[in-house]
Amino acid sequence: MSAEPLEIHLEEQDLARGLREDVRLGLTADAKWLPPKWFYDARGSELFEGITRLPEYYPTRAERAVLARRASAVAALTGAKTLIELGSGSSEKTRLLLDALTDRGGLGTFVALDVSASALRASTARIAADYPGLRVRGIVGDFTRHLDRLPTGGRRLVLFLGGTIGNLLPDERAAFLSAMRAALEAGDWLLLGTDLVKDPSIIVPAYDDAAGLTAEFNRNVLRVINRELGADFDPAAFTHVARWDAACEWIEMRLRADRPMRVRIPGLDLEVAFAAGEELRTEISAKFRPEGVAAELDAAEFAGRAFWTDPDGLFGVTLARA
Ligand code: AVJ
Repeated sequence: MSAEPLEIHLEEQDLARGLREDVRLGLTADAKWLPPKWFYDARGSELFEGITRLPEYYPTRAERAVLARRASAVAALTGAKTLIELGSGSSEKTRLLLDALTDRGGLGTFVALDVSASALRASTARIAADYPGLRVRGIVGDFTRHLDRLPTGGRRLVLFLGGTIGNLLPDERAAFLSAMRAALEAGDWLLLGTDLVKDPSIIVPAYDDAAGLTAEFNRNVLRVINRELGADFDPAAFTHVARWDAACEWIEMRLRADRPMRVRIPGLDLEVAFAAGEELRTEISAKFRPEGVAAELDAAEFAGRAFWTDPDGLFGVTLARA
């Protein structure tokens, strides 16, 4: 079967408006910040794919190790008829679940939800080609806003992998998990990937690699703003910073202005000043403790769970029941 036409819940103009709002809010704040979702244009998505193959970036390999070992248990426990992936990206790890669920029999539909129509079109086409007989749907949407648009019925398993939940601040995370639980019915399941707290000497290099790929990924948000809003950021004048916050247990990516700058953003009719050394926060990536994940899922009224890690204890995957 070929993939069905994409279902669009997020139009180009919604995306453009969202970018304008975020950039105005974040760059006029006292402590400047931008949300990480704007990294991922075509170039940013490619840079991220490169990051997942870096020797220093352990989360992708560690999560894959968990899924390779546990996919058949997930299939047996859930008996899912519909597999839904949030923020599908390249959907590579998804195949481990698709294989296990098709082997078991009973899987009828795969649904991917992503903000990027182009990424979605490519990933759903590949999956439709490789899993004949599977109904494949792509939904263009934002996982913080469109969970109520997910298809209903059948026993559903939702994948939220990669540790992307760590990009949300604690209160946003609580809101997300409650909305997720509300979108599910009793007997549906959530498979949640969370990077775990560990020595910063392992975490920091994963976000500040020797080859400089993460630095380019970080600066890419400035290129996106230049292109979409006609801004004149000089990305080369910003230094990549990755800093572990021990109190919050998250790593932050920042861009530090190497010199004083005035940046014009015609699309917002805005001019923004940077002092020399001023930092712009572009991402938080929270790391979790197993008991913290459990407490957050309990607070969101999930009913029960299984928790697995890779052999090195780097990354956690939780199967939670609605
Ligand atoms: C895709 C959000 C899981 O936080 O590790 C990789 C993004 N940022 N290197 C992460 C990212 C810098 C990644 N997530």
